[in-house]
Amino acid sequence: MELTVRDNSNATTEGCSSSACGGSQDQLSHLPEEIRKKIHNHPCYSEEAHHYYARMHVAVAPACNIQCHYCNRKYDCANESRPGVVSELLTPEQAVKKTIIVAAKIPQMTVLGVAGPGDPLASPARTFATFQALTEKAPDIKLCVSTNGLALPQQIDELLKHNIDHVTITINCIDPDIGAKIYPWIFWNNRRIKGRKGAKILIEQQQKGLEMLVDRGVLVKVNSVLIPGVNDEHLKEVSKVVKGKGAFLHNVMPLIAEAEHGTFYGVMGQRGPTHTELQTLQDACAGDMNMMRHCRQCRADAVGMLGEDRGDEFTLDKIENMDIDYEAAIKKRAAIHQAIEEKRRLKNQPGTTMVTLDSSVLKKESRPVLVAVTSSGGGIINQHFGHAKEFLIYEASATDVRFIGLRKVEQYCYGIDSCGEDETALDKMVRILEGCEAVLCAKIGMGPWSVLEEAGIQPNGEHAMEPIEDAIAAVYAEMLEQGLLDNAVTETCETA
Ligand code: CLF
Ligand code: SF4
Repeated sequence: MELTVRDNSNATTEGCSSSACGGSQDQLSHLPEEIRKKIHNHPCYSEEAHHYYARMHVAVAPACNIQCHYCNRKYDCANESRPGVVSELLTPEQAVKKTIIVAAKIPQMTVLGVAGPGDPLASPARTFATFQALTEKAPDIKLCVSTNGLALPQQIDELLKHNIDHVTITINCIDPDIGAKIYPWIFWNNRRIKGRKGAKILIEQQQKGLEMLVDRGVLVKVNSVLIPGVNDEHLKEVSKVVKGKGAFLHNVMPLIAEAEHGTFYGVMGQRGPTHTELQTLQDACAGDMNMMRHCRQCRADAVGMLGEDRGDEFTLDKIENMDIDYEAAIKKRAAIHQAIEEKRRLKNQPGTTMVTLDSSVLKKESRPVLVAVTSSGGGIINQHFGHAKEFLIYEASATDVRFIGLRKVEQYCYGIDSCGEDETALDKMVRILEGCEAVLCAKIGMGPWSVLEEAGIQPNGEHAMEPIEDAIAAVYAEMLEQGLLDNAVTETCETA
């Protein structure tokens, strides 16, 4: 009997790996070739792609036409960003220049998104001017947009003139009574409409926009902010409905509400979900829908791979004097993309990734295990424990290794001198890793090693530079062989 990490024997080379898009290979294998091609190098629509390709946002859209209780308009739109972040607002011309420079300097960048700092369709002239210029000047970059949906049906024709293949709509509810608890007002036909009435219009516009996009062959991702006690149970219904209407992917994001952000929810003490609540809801929705679980709640001016932000390298003052030969850059980008694809092809080819176990060892009652991983990209364990800003969390079982989410941490090691001395940060790290039984990293110091071991989390640096799923499967196999997994149920974590 085999413990299977990946079985790509039925997949084409264009396909995703087992965990792509948060769904299983089975869930995705039915997808038409045309859709597989669209998501293949989009780091948000394909979980596998996010290990290889980067995205960037340009903050060209300052206005918004609704109010969400989790938003303070001094900051970026919280439907696609972490709250409390302020982006550098750009004109369309500045945005185009920045995009071309970033595409040349970060050739893995495949997607340009407009996601704020307000709602892109509430500033349509600025958003569309940016898309128009980029379609002409950088045709090899995919264009992507994220909206609250209020203006979507009216803007759809214009939007689709600009070669947009991917649209995100934030849909937090389909019931106006729940909507009234999330949206105090909307701005509609030059009037402010409050409460249930406003929420009802917003919901109708979102649903209509979704249907129109699907009709026209656009891939729609739905973002939902999980607000405990407000829309938590309701989101299962939302997931079913949007799936029924043809949405491709559902991204349930945790509410982040802190009093210092000055939002209604923050001030009122509305809590966000725990890791377990988020995962439980994502699992409940996953029966009906491809779930995204690798969202980083990016800034409206984010640049780089999803887990990193290189925005500081490309501020307006820095790009002012940079000149790029984009013809040459396109050639370089194409060569690098080809090399990435070759790497993916080798990693995904049938028979490359199997950990075999003696059937006498693989007991039916073996329980699943949560494993944390540090990685700086490439789908490989290639990051020092002390440099991790986030952990990728996988669930390994006797039959599968699946990506289930990520947990952000404050960076604990800021250099060789301080490494291992900050006990408070380490204690916090242990709390964040609660529920995990192993952490796989490229390297780890003796200090954190002992603290983790004492907390029942086994550090492991033996699989440095190995593909993540293979390494986890190997560790799971070792645990099985050592008889560590004979109990029925695994404990999961309840930290926020
Ligand atoms: Fe940007 Fe959004 Fe397009 Fe991606 S982000 S507009 S779909 S290119 Fe991605 Fe960032 Fe999550 Fe958004 S990780 S916040 S889902
Ligand atoms: Fe804020 Fe975005 Fe909601 Fe507008 S749509 S209020 S910018 S979170």
